[in-house]
Amino acid sequence: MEFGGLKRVAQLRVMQPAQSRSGQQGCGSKGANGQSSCGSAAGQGDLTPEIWEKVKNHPCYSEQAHHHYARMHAAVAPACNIQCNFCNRKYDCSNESRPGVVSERLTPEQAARKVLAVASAIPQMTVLGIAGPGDPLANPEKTFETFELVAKTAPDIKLCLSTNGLMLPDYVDRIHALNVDHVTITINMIDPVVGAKIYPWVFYNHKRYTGVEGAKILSERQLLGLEMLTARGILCKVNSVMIPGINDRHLVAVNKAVKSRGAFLHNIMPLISAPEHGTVFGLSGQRGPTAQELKALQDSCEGEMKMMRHCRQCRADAVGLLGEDRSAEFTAEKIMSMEVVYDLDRRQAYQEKVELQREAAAAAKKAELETLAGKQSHISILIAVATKGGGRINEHFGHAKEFQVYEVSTAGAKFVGHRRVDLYCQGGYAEEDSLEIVVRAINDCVAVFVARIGGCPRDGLIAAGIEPVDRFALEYIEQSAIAYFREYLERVRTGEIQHTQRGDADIRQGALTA
Ligand code: CLF
Ligand code: SF4
Repeated sequence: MEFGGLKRVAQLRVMQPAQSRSGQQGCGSKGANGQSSCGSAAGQGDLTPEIWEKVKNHPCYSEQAHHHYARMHAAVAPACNIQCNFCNRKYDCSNESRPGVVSERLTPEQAARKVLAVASAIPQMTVLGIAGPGDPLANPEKTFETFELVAKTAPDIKLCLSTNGLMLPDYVDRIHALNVDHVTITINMIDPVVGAKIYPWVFYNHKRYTGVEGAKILSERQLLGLEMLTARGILCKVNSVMIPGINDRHLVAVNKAVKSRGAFLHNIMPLISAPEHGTVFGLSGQRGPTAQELKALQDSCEGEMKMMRHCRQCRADAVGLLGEDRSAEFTAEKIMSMEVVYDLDRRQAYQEKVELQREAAAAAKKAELETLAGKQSHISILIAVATKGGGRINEHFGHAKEFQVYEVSTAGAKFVGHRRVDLYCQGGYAEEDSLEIVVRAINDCVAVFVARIGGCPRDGLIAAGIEPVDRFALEYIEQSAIAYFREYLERVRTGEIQHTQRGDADIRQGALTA
């Protein structure tokens, strides 16, 4: 999915578009409202054209888009103004990133160059996010300077910001003036008593506040910032870390509070906590949720506001599709010696092809769903999928670093999560322990869709009650999931199999580096 390699010479060329983006029209291209001029608009659903334009190629704000479009983070913001009990300051901000990950810090100039380097190598990279490694608004000049530089040199890249919200009300106008259309606020509580168990202190107006007093300031500033952003038409996502026994039940109230203030999307993420992260929660043995606990909470919050379930808790210097990490290809040292050719026309042509693929996948899903019309059943199943992107089943079982999980019922197929695993295949040989880890990670699934699978893991999966399925290799995921489900219902009806509820599954807790 790339345009050639990058030559190792110091050079920068920015090619201007032959036509402005809003000026594009015609069959197969996109109109200004983001709808295909040929009719169908894959994934638009009930969104207004204005919102659709903002989310259609943002991999975090659209689950469909995340199969096709990439984001990159620029780690320009090292300082933070609060302390979270799930954070160790040696590492990245755990409000978005996984604990135990250290990102390479950049100056705004280095970051702007990196954006052009990535944009020229990865035409499906559509979003620049600043998410740390500390808090972007505790480093406002570095954050805004980076956005200003990128807006000048790469005008088609969406700008995205993720913050703990403490300083948000002070910067809403600047965010708006810079055309930052997407802001994430991490809101883990609206009750300062709960907050005091998560935040030991906040540093505000040159003073350190602790306990309930500090959490109250933080909560008020977060909710005020959210209201101010949505009043200006800025799309807001709220991230919440689910901490069993501390805020798990309370997050339903958080969901209602942020929904009523106009948040567009709620992303409830699992606490990832292990002693080796050196965090207060890690050292005290605070556990994260299981897969079923997380899903149950996400399901209970799913109402008018959409729930995000495809978050990968990325590093603050992540590059690539969600779930892949190409940051090592774009280190500060490497980007200085790359030939960078930022060609907007070429990027747009590539993205138009991606849109055609999305429309084809949506049409295939719709046609498959029609085969379930009139069928009634209380059964729903989970299916794990090995994929490396494009919405297809295109990864070998042994090469999968994660499995995407789809829930399928007579209503259709829906992405409900992902499970990170160790590679089963370690350079030509398989680790028996790895299969156990995979089985625990997808234990709630009845089947796993793969492009290929070897004999040993196949037998192991069958023994664990999970059906390995490779007959849909390279096909679209959702279409295949619906086809499998139709056959599954038929097998249940004829008595060939019995439908039983599967057990719970693990969310990986150990230190993660990618
Ligand atoms: Fe980055 Fe965050 Fe913007 Fe996305 S990530 S600043 S909204 S571009 Fe996305 Fe990564 Fe989850 Fe964040 S998957 S951690 S939600
Ligand atoms: Fe760490 Fe982020 Fe919390 Fe700051 S806001 S303490 S960087 S997790």
